Amino acid sequence: MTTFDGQRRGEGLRVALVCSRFNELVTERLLAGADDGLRRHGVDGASITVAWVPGAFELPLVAARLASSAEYDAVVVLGAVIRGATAHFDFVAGQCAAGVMRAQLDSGIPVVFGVLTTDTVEQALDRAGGKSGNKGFDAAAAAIEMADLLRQLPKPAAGPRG
Ligand code: INI
Repeated sequence: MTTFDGQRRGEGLRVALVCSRFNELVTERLLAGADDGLRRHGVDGASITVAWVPGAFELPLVAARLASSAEYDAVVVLGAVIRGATAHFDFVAGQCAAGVMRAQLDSGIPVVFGVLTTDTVEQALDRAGGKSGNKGFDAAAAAIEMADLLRQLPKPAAGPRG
């Protein structure tokens, strides 16, 4: 029996964090949590790149560019989409999630979803270093585990053009 099981070993990994400025009070805390999560799992600070975007809707484009550059082993997107009283929430959150999934499937490297989707700012702050932990830290840990798993898995077969 062969078992593949990614470990939280960050040594040697290059990771890009893409962070949304919208709701920056929350996202700067997610970013701090993600940075902490990477370093605590062995990622060298010099191997961490941060890119800022205006809002969660812009996260997939930048994540896709970085993921397809061959310069990173994983990308983590960080954002906070807060429902408030507008249907805008559903479009922004849904398209962000779909775009992030597309970025990782198209690139073949992990693009981890560290975007909070909450009803209130208070709920978001709870998950950004408050009483419910820090989703940025959790996303960083998931990125490391996935990057390590992909190091173990067989490489994709060459396409028809070799
Ligand atoms: N962007 C967010 O990251 N969070 C939100 O809660 C949000 N809301 O509620 O509108 C939001 N909107 C901006 C959006 O992400 C784009 O930046 C904007 O539509 C320009 O494309």
